[in-house]
Amino acid sequence: MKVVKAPFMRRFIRMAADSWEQGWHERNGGNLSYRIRHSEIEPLFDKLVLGVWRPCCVHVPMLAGEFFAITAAGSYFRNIPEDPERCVGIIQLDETGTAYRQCWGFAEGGCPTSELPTHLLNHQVRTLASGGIDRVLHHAHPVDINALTFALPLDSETFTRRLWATISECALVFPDGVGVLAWDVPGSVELALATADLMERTHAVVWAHHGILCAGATFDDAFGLMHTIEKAAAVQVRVLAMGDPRPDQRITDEDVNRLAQYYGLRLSIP
Ligand code: 2HA
Ligand code: ZN
Repeated sequence: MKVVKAPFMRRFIRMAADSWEQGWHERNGGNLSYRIRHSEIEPLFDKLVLGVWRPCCVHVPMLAGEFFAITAAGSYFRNIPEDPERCVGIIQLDETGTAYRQCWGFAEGGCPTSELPTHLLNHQVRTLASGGIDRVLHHAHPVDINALTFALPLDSETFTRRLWATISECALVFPDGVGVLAWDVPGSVELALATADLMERTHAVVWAHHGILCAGATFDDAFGLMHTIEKAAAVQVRVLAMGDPRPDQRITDEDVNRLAQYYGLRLSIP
């Protein structure tokens, strides 16, 4: 089987196409990674070409030996469906979780996204927090969640409560809330560490004036989470643009608690 025909690669490529269609990935904005199951990579072993070990810049011992599909540095989501071998690649971590090697893709001298430290640290955190269930990490630049970081105080409680209060679905889709971080240098280890700290308690972290990172068990989960957050953010942006004429006319904290009780949700704010 060709690597691009493997079911996980087809889902990876479809998610990239859908995210591009949403307008979340101008130019080379955003990145996507997937922690590959052993049963998924094993049939592809004869297609892998193992490169030299390079430092990860972070220490992720819980991910030792794991394989990841990940977008290439500088690649455009727009081009992933027609050129996956250049825009995406597969890497493997060494047995200490400090180095990686390229195994497939990254054609024409490419390498993994500049956000590799963020992806690895947050995969480690989500793998531990979810008992191994979470496998997808997606970073994108949706317009309205970014716009809200100019309008609301930059704290997780304000964002979480405001989004839960916007659309009934929100508390069901992200009962563990949304983390929020002030602006920091994209791709820096500092931003990766601060994000990982929040990701222990949530599946979504907003980076002010930049974008959002979402985690999920499946491509559908990660895509659906970002889609839901961005839709609620878009509603809020319109409400604020109308001057928020009826600030008391919304889903209240009490309503959200009733919803949680009805559906047996455990709500938390990261
Ligand atoms: O990959 O979005 O945050 C480009 C970025 C960096
Ligand atoms: Zn970004």
